[in-house]
Amino acid sequence: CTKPIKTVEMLEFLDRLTNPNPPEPINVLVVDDDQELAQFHATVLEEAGMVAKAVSDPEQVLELLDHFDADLVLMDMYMPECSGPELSQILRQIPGHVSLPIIYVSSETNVERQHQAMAAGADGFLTKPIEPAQLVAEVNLRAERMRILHSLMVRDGLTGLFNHNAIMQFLEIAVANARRADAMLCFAMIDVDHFKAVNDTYGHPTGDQVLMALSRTLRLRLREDDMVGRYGGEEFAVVLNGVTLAQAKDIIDDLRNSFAAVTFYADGQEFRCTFSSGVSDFPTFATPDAMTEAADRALYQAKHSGRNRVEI
Ligand code: GH3
Ligand code: MG
Ligand code: MG
Ligand code: MG
Repeated sequence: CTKPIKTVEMLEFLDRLTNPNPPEPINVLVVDDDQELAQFHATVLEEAGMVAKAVSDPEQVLELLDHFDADLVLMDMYMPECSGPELSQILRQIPGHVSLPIIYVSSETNVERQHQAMAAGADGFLTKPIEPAQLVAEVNLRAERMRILHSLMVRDGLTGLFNHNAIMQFLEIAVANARRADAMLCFAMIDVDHFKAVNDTYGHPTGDQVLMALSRTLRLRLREDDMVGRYGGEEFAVVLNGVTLAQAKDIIDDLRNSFAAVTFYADGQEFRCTFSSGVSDFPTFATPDAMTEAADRALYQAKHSGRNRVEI
């Protein structure tokens, strides 16, 4: 087996999560040196509504996973080119595949050898021959559970937006892509104005309502390839692909006006909220850290110039 050299992009994965409906079919990679069996298992899964690819040469697995966004791998244990455990170990060294579920499908019945193989980084063991219905049920169960885990890992619990880590990871990918494609990119930090006063006046649950309303405004009014996350507390971050700094400022200003127009009701009173924002651009700021710092500085300036405004 060859050592992995490619780092895996999370871009497609994150993109897929921005649009969780309708649910995408489960993608399964079936690896078995017995080509007929691999194809049979793939066909069984496809008939159950999944997308399955059969591979009989383990050497092809890494390359295939670059194009095929697998939710799960079904892997033979004994293959002449490279054993299942060897292949699992290699996959586990690649950042994007660290948590990819690997299930052995093998005729090995010795429990000790099964456990040894699992220790190489697999998540389950199914013994051959396996009933088609059982194969479908096992794959469904594990893939669904993994999707839920992934979503918990990248989503913010209150707003459903990307969490801090996910949006920062996305910024990193976006900067790398913009550099490669010589493209424009902007980053905006958004912070609710006098939010502490909202909590103090109307209570924490009402504060939460404001944060959810802001996240709805951001989600509804941004384009599909703009990524928005909750940076922390009452701060949000937006990655805007392919726009100039002036365009980004206009977009965030539009959002600012929309949000400022929302009326909230609490304790028989009406109130409104505003936010301030700072925007930075690539390539003026050429790294994710530099972009974040510049947006943060601009946000500070927006606060000190009176709030409810966007600075660049
Ligand atoms: P500024 O205009 O300068 O940004 O003032 P501010 O009051 O918005 O800023 P400050 O940092 O003083 O207060 C932020 C408040 O946000 C304090 C914190 O309790 C509150 N907060 C953070 N996370 C949450 C949350 O999830 N829900 C609610 N309701 N409040 C939160
Ligand atoms: Mg075999
Ligand atoms: Mg703040
Ligand atoms: Mg604030």
